[in-house]
Amino acid sequence: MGYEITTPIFYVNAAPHLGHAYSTIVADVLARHHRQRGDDVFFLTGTDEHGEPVANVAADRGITPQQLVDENAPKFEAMGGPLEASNDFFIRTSDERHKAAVQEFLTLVKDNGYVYEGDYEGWYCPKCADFKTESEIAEGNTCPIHGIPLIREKERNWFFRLSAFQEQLEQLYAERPDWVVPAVRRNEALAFIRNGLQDVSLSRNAISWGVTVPWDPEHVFYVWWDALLNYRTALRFGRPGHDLTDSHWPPVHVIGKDILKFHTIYWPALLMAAGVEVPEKVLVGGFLLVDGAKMSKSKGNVLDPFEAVETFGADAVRFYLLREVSFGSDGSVSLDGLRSRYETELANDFGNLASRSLAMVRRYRDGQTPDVAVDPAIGAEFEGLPGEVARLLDGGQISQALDAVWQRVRRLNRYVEEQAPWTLAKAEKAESASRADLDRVLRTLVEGVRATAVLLHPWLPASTEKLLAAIGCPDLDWSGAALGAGPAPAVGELEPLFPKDVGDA
Ligand code: ME8
Repeated sequence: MGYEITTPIFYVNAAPHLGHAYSTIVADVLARHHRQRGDDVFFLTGTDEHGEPVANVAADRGITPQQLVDENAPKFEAMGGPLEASNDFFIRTSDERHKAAVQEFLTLVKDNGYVYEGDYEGWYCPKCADFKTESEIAEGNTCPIHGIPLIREKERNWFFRLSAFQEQLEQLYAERPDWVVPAVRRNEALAFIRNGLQDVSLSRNAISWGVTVPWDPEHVFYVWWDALLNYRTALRFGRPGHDLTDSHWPPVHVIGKDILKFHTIYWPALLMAAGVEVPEKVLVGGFLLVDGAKMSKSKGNVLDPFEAVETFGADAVRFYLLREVSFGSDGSVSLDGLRSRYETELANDFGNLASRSLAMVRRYRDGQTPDVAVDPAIGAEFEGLPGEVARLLDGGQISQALDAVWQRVRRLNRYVEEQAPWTLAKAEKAESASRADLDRVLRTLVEGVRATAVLLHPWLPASTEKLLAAIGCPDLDWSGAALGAGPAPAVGELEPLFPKDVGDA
């Protein structure tokens, strides 16, 4: 089955930070999970290169917008590698193929009768590239997100008849109560709709850095329409030689809560205006905070994803962000917090469980996992886990899915302590215990480690692959996510998955 998963496309007016990495990691977890399930995944990310946020920074620096985007887009593209992002394509909205497809799509919207010419007057935030409605204006006519004064804009524009979709949008929200998650964001979007929708600008003529409006070349399309359409245009050319538009639509979007209105109101309305199906789901994340404030380039409090990965490795950064900040909520992050989870959860809970389980099979059974059934008590506690994880991930409950697996990792650690295989080994030698007892424990541990590694693969891609290779079971297929689905393998040596003392000064 075709499955398109997307991140927001990033403004290239500054370098990437961990806040950007967060959406990429969330989308990557879903992409990898769906590949495990056998879906034909198209994972899309990229850069949003037009509009005022970019044009203004270029003007300040005395360079052309094209120079600025050519300088910064590669930094965003390069963020994927160190994070182990498995995106299938990286779209840049300055791509001529994208621009042509945007013009075609928006011409269709006009032909369908949803575009007209009129005068716009209102308040505008150049950093959000957003025309604010009354309810969105903060004290003193400022932007609630950036805190900067809003600008009074007055211009002759092309308009999109958003108001025509009031009823259809309300119906969409009524019929599909979880197409926006979490519910708090869904309710926020719905309240905005119920407040009454006004038509919005489709074009701008105050700036020239954008996609030209084909029927009025003095204008460029308002950057948000051009940006949103990336999710659809990339399907045409993102997989060379294949047009995925029919097979992979509708998409699942991962976004931040600051761009909710565009994705859950403007975007479905635009698609309806063109007669195209709305997205499958919109998964809305909160903010990563540093010392209680949003991590952002304008605040200058950003954590550098490259540095964090350099010290702790991609798996640890991926794991930390999704474990620390429950997807959908805001949460504080720090390098100290990362180190602490690295040591307690990755090195101790998981890394140590894996290495001691394999070491015991080597020590007590010459490296051959006994071919016996797993302990039914542990089997019962893993029962239904793959289905639960898949359901949670499909519902956008990314952190809950990780927690469900982590509880089993902890359970296996307790199992080692309860069963004390080293005592069973002594008893076996002294012939006071049967070989079957230790056989069962070792098999349960190896199989538990294998199954959890398959389940954890989307969060910890590199270390789970290393571990599964050491067990001789490299298969990541979802059918192997159930406890008991694996063979009784010969196990090899395993280097520590999460070495201690990383990044010590
Ligand atoms: O909004 N924590 O681009 P952008 C979590 N080009 N997420 C954060 C964050 C933080 N501290 N800081 C930023 C745009 N983000 C548009 C999107 S999509 C068609 C166009 C997230 O580079 C933010 O929430 O300003 C947003 O979802 C994403 O990074 C891109 O932000």
